[in-house]
Amino acid sequence: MSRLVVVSNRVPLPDKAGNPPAGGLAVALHAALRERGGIWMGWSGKSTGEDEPGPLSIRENGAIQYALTDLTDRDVAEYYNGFANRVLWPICHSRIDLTEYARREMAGYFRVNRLFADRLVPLLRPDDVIWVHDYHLIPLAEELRRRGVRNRIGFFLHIPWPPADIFFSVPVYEAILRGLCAYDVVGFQTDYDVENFAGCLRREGVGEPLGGGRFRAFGRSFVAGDFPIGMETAEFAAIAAKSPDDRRIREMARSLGGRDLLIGVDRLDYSKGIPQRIEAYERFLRSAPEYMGKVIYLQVTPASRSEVPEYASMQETVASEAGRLNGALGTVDWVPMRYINRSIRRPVLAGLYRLAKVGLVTPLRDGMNLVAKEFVAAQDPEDPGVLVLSRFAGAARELDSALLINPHDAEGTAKAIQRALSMPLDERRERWDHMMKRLLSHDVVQWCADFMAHLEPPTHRFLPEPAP
Ligand code: ADQ
Repeated sequence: MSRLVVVSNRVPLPDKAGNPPAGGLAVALHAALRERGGIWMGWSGKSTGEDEPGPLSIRENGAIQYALTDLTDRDVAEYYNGFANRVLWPICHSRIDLTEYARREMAGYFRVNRLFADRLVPLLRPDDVIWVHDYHLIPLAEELRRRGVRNRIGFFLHIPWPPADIFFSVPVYEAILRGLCAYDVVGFQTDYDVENFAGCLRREGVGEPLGGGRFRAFGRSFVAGDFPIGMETAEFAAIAAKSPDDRRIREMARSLGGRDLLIGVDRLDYSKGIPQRIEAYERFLRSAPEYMGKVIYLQVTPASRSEVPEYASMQETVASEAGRLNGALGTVDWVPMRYINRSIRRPVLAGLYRLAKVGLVTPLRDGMNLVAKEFVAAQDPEDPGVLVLSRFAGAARELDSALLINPHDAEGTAKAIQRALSMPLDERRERWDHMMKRLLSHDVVQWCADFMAHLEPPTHRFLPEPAP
């Protein structure tokens, strides 16, 4: 089996005992790396504070090497906070209005990708397979090819791929598109993303599908397809099942005082539709006042990317909306919404999901949205809660037994909240069974194996069984 080399912007480092951080993707990729041996390379998250990026620092953990590089302040500003998070992220989430193009930042993005390629090449062996993750590193394969790398290289995009008209608004869109086509396997979250990608090739006249998931573009042929990411379903369900014994969950349950809990869990990001969700919840309460004092909506939202101005203003918007709602509808002994800005450890998160009657996952656009999957996996099979899910989350392609909503339609979302709270047990069980089956059969280990099966060199895949 060939070694695996994973490259991503940040690297989820293990704890002192060598265990990877909690969370499906980190666990699944660590398992694949441990099995095959390999390298996980990325940015250390630190800046050198000087004009030059730092040398590669290597940490060993059994069969896995972590290769980390410090960047310069300028790299972080241009590559990460600049082009990746102020151009590619909003564009891929169809928010042209929030993009900030600056030539300097675009140049910084390509410069850091060249740096990653320079650093990676000396570590590679000829039969390594390389798996690059996400929008920060789209040009990496092309840079590696320029340096003579002939290995199989795959790419997985965790966020959506936009329609051609939106994508073409990026001034350097052609370089980005060509960069994607330098991989051997390009994975997207959903079939809609693959269609959008194919539409970009067609509209630009640079490529076409050859059938069976193969494409030809810019003089190369490669595979592009949907590989919807999964989670560690069975493990998460088992943790959630134990959560009623957890003191923190018992305290939380007590604090509800018999009221029904609705839960939202999202990084603070404009793509997640949090202000629209608060508006829909308020409409629900105003249109069904019998629920006043009987429900509590908990929104758990750690701050993210606070150096990017749009995120700082988002922080203010959500906090002021939550305050306004509580001021307008709260009473001396009840607030309609609890809003907290912190990360919660996975066992507690699993317990909170299980305690909730309704999961509110209402992004305006989302590659997949693992919170939707986690909410379902954490439910009590005998008395499951109901998932209210945006049809613009990739997860809606698989979780079609959720109550699917349009987050731009506050009234429709308000009605769905009411329907979720009053749904009979039989219907809840039926919907949940359907979704849980899907999550168990398509978990993150399966996702990883599926992608690797496409990425593995064909000669390895079709090697005859050795004679006994
Ligand atoms: P994200 O945009 O970060 O990921 P998401 O899929 O929802 O979005 O994943 C968030 C993860 O962070 C979940 O596992 C969730 O439990 C965790 N999380 C969120 N808030 C938390 C909190 N307060 N405390 C603890 N944990 C918290 C990107 C894409 C998604 C895609 C993923 C994976 O934007 O669409 O699903 O990658 O491919």
